[in-house]
Amino acid sequence: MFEDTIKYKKLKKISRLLRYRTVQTSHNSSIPHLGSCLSCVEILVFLYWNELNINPINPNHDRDRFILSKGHGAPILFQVLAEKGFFDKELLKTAGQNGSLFHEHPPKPGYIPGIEAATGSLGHGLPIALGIALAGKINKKSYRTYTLLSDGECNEGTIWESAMFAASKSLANLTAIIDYNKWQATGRSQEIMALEPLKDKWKAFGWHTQEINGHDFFEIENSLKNAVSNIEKPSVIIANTIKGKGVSFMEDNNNWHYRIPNKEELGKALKELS
Ligand SMILES: Cc1ncc(C[n+]2csc(CCOP(=O)(O)OP(=O)(O)O)c2C)c(N)n1
Repeated sequence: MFEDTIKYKKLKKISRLLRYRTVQTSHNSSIPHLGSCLSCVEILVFLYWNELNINPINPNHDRDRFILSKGHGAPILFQVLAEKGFFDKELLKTAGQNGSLFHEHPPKPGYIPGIEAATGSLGHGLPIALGIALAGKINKKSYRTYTLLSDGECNEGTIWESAMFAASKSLANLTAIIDYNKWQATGRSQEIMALEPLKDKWKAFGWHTQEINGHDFFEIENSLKNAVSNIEKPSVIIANTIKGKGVSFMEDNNNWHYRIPNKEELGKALKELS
């Protein structure tokens, strides 16, 4: 328990630092989707610091795969990869500029170390992830595949076709996490196209299902452990989150889906995060 407390303290510190840098980079580069990035920080930090079998020095070894299906969350993934040492942090200063590799979405593999798939058009990361998981199963590889979806993304038909396919192939080596912040680009997810009862839907599609607080490291850790120990079905973790988490005036305020912080807002946000 004591060890867990130390571990979670460290993860909280990293999360705060990455939020700070993401807000700052959004201001400098005019890249949006801050609310979307801030809602999934703890999930990404836990995965990259505690869960994934990865090696930034040799990124293409027979590693676990992570696919950011909600590709517009790329700015936080770039911060994570830089902090893990996949590339020089200084490169992120070019974000948003002509010729930079760092824009709104992850590019195709081969350009930025650690990026496994070009995403951004919603509904495509899960199909890519299940293809990688299926290949791993056929080839008897030990790697696992993880993917992070968003709730608005669950409006896409490809998600449900993939859900059916992964269950029919018993892809227990696949874990999908849904960043369930209840918002999408222009409004409340439940009002735009009702998702509820979301957990029951995934269960009906044949998935091992769990629901957690997506900002709580203890719950994230346990749910990932449960996903690994289930050996029959693909797993989905519905992570309840707050869009804009960590900056008081961005929390649960969907204007921050597209808005870029001005100088004054940047100062306020960084003060809260420092
Ligand atoms: C196929 C497709 N349609 C539309 C968009 C434009 N778009 C970008 S983000 C977004 C919705 C964001 O809401 P959600 O998916 O719930 O993610 P959140 O930002 O709330 O985490 C949309 C519709 C897109 N990226 N892909």
